[in-house]
Amino acid sequence: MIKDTILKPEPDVQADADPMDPMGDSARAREARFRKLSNYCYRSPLIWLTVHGGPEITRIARYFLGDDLVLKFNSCFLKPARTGSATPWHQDNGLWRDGDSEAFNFWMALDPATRANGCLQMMPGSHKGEIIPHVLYPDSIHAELPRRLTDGCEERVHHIELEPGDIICWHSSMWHYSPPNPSDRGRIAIAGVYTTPRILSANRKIFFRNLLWVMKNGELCSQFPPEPYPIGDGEVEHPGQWPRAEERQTEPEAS
Ligand SMILES: O=C(O)CCC(=O)C(=O)O
Repeated sequence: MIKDTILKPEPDVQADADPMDPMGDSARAREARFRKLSNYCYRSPLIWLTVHGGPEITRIARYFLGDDLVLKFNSCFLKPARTGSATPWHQDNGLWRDGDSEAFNFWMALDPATRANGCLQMMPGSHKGEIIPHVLYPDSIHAELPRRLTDGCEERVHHIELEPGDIICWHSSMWHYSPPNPSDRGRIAIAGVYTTPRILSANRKIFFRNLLWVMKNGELCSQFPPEPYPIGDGEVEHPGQWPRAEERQTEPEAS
């Protein structure tokens, strides 16, 4: 279904183009350039009812967050064969900039995710630290952790190899990354982040427009389309420009 969407001549999805865009407009070129489809669960009852609003994942989220769940973020991540580029090291809450370190994050493989096709990598223990201000480099795909903190960390990371249907859940301060995909097997995953009305009101800063009710008082909200979680017009702020990385961080180490 996801492939069907992106292969259309004019896919009407909110998508991030891959910087390794091979250009051109053939079906293959379109398949090769998508890396992320934001808010896809709105478009698909199947995905809403079986993934973000489904019983299995919400049962785990409920264990951590309680009986009222709001979906804060949802996306499909695509790492196409040969052209899929790296996702830089980041903390999800480093990108959100709303101070939230209680949210529950998950990522479910739809294709096998392997070292060969750029599975996620996690930095053990990194979730116990602070939220680190993220920065933009001239070649950043999006804001990222300062590279001086992650350069040379290959020995320490965990590679999250998953079979289709497996999920990984993580703390939103966890440092994670995925490398490019030079292999001939693409990988697609579905991801989401749950929060609660309590966390949202405690954080006061709301930078997300598409909040959706998932569970109220222990009952799944199973209608489709999903019910928006109401936020007032004036409540959504824009967090502002990303700081540029210090020039010296982009320069190679002096030998
Ligand atoms: O799928 C990927 O490679 C990146 C996913 C990710 O960074 C996330 O879900 O926060």
